[in-house]
Amino acid sequence: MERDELLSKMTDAVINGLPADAGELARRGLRLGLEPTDIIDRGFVPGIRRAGELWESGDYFLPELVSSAEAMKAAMAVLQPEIEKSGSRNEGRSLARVVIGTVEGDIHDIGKNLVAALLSANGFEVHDLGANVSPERFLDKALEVDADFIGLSTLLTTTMLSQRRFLERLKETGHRSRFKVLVGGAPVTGQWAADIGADGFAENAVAAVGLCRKLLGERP
Ligand code: B12
Repeated sequence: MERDELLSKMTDAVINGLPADAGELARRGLRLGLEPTDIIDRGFVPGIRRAGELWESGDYFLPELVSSAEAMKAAMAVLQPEIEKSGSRNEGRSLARVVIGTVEGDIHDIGKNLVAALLSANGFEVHDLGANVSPERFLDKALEVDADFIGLSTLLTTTMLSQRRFLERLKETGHRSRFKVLVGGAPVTGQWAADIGADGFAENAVAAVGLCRKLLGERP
């Protein structure tokens, strides 16, 4: 099968909510020698975005969106370990420690998992707290592991406010200068990051790695 045909079948497998097909197509992509991040960005992500649009326009109901998410997750289950394996791990030394999670009230974790996997592949020590994470858990974990970065993901406009609240909490507890706080997720913008006083925003996982490297370079 041609590469472009394979990528478009991946998109269709997610739109149509077919986890077994998505997993098999992901494996086929790897066998063809495609980069896992390319497979995700050009094959599967367009599918989940389209499913979101169909849901928004009322053509899909929640069960269909859930099936699409399951197909996306089946593909990620094949590709994520490959991303993590492919990384340069800095010969056992981590570049920096990152605590990451999806904020309280939000269960979306596909994009956050991708950011975590790519950071890990690039030599960062990643502590992934999962989804629906309270501000207390973010802060406790960051203090426990002496994190350099805290990454807050959110996909809902309503839970974007949790990012702001977390930054306020850091200030109140006197920990603001101790961590670099990064924000991300589909509704998040650079402007929002600036407005709430975050240290950075990245629109995708590759950019998130670049951002962390840049912020490390800027350190004294
Ligand atoms: C898949 C999906 C689901 C799945 C989630 C499965 C899972 N385990 O994640 C399911 C079906 C469960 C779901 C549920 C819901 N969903 Co939903 N969902 C989506 C969908 C279609 C795709 C999200 C996704 O995975 N994208 C692919 C990944 C790769 O992209 P990404 O998440 O943006 O992540 C990238 C970047 O943002 C960035 N990034 C992400 N996190 C971070 C963090 C940091 C620190 C950095 C630097 C970067 C970064 O890097 C990532 C990788 O490149 C979106 C539509 C969309 N266009 O986003 C709707 C969407 C987010 N959902 C929506 C809604 C409303 C819901 C529900 C409330 C529906 C309901 N009525 O129950 C519930 C949420 C319940 C809750 N409390 O959380 C709305 C949100 C609307 C809004 N304005 O707030 C959207 C936008 C759909 C729509 N068009 O209306 N959903």
